[in-house]
Amino acid sequence: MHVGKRGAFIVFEGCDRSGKTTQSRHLSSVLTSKGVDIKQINFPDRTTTIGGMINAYLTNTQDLKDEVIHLLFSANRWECVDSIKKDLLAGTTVICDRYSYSGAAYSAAKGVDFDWCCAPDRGLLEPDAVFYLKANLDELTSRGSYGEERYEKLDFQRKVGEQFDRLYAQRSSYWHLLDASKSLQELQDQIAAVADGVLQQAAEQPLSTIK
Ligand code: Z5A
Repeated sequence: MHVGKRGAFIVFEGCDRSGKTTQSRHLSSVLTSKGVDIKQINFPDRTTTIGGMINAYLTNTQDLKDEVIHLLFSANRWECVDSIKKDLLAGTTVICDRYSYSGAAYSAAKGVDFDWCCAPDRGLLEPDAVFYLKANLDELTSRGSYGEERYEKLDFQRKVGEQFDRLYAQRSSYWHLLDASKSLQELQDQIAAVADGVLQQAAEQPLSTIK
């Protein structure tokens, strides 16, 4: 039962096929089985009007200027901010598959100015923890259905990985670097070991925003 403590905001980030969806869903089910109230979300949220435009772009049915798609990805997060905040304050822990850092990493990897890329997300909720799944890209490209969407090209993913490393270097206090080439079980154990502490700490802290 909710007794006034807020939920934790936990984000999974990394290159394509690094295992974000698998691990975020697994953590959700582990915490649910322990009685934690959980909401699982992901970005892009392709169900909204803006999300529909993003989906058309990602599936190569619509071309957009790099800055335009970047702002749409950010707007897609802004349209969910109130509902995320409401859930957290009601004591629900929100587990999110990709967030702002994907926004900055993918657009900066195209050559868009890094600071410009970060600016539209300032003021969004800052996660309590980010699990950054990082692995050798040659290994990730051999995982299921790789290459179907716009960004799934090895050279581009390498640049995206460099941008994620840059973000990690700036935010290592709440980012947890994980070797995505480890087995599912090893990763699940590592994440679960960190998650309990994150929930306890978040319950004592006010929400903060991305600066
Ligand atoms: N994008 C952007 O540009 N700007 C933004 O602001 C945002 C996103 C939010 C779509 O995202 C695109 O949008 C994405 C970034 C860009 N780029 N592309 N393309 P998406 O989240 O919808 O992408 P996705 O295609 O759904 O997810 P993903 O990143 O490709 O996959 P994943 O979630 O990291 O991996 P997974 O689905 O958990 O696992 C992939 C496969 O690997 C699957 O067969 C698993 O069983 C297997 N797997 C997972 N972990 C392991 C381990 N440890 N060992 C072996 N095999 C494993």
